Amino acid sequence: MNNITIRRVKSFVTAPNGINLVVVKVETSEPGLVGYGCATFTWRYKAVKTAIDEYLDPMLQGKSVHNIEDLWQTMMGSSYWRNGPVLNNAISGVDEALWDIKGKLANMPLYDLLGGKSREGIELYRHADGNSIEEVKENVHALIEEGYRHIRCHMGTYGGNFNGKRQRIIKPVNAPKGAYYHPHKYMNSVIKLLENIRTDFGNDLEIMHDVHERLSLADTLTFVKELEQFKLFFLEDSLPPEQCDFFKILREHTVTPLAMGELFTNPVEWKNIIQNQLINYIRVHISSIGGITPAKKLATFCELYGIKTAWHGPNDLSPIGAVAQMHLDLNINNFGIQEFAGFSEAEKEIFDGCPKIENGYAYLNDKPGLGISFNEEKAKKYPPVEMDFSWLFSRLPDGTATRP
Ligand code: GCO
Ligand code: MG
Repeated sequence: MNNITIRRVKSFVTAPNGINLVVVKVETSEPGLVGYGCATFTWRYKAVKTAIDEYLDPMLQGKSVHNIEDLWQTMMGSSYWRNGPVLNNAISGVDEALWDIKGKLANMPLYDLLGGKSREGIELYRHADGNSIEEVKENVHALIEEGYRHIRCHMGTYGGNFNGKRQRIIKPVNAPKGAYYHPHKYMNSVIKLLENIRTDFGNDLEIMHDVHERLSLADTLTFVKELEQFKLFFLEDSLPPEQCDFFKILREHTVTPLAMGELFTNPVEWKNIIQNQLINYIRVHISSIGGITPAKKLATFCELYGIKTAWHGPNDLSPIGAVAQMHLDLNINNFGIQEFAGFSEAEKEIFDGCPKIENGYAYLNDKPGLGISFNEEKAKKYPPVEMDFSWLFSRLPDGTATRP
């Protein structure tokens, strides 16, 4: 095979939904042969862009596109300090683009290149929330009508605050600004919501809930016990990564399936909880661990321990990132479920090749590589935006800063 080399690595930021997305394009020495990848770390997108434009592009120019594993290891080692979300996202953008190129060279969709399909459709779950129980139920109903069978249910935002009706919180004088929430009010609101959902929609609906690291270890334990009656499909991020050791205790106290990992960036964070079978679903943000290369290895590692995947698929992920994880979803045996935030008309306008969604399943096209492209000209209509960071400054009633 000709030695095709990397000519340029370029990054782009676009915000078709008012959320900054980072896209990477790898141009090659072969005219017309390019690859696309997702490097979206929306809260630090400028840092990711700098890592790509100032470090990876000069380092990779002239390198062969063929040996993805070697390039991945080289990028990882090239900063000496590694495994953080900024550099991992930058590496992911290149890694996904290289797999896209590999598929184009092989004339195969990525899932085919990885070993073919394990299933025909990718089962998705969507989010339903609202400012009242009635509103959440209306949203659940609408998603069921669209064909979804798996729905994540929430009262308001993380921690249970509703936009119109915030929890009544008595703060001390001089309490700093922040996104305040009351852990017990949050827990009670979820229990009440789930009672209503089960009464109205029965036991066939598969329900998830995301704690988003909002509870103390003691409260988490109480919460998992109360939630058991609702037979959740899974409970997500009930602990922060820093407290992963506590999964040992949680696991002994609940049969509710546990999902964990959207904040993971370093293999040491997932090694023990997988080897000790303390969780049921791994849900890393693929670009935050460095792309398809490490995600495929992680999935295989999980398969040995009976753990399934539920890759993180929020709205701060480009359609390229969504498609990249869906190729893995189709290929691996231990796929569990895929979180999905939908594709807006604006996204479909600039990302050509978004999967078809029907009856709660996603279907990839069978074009070579990732099968999705990025229209640089149309993306200019949606330049980067100032984002609202306020929800990230979460605080307990007495003003203590907590994880968001
Ligand atoms: C999820 C997530 C997201 C994150 C977001 C942070 O489970 O989908 O928790 O909604 O909050 O990706 O930027
Ligand atoms: Mg989450």
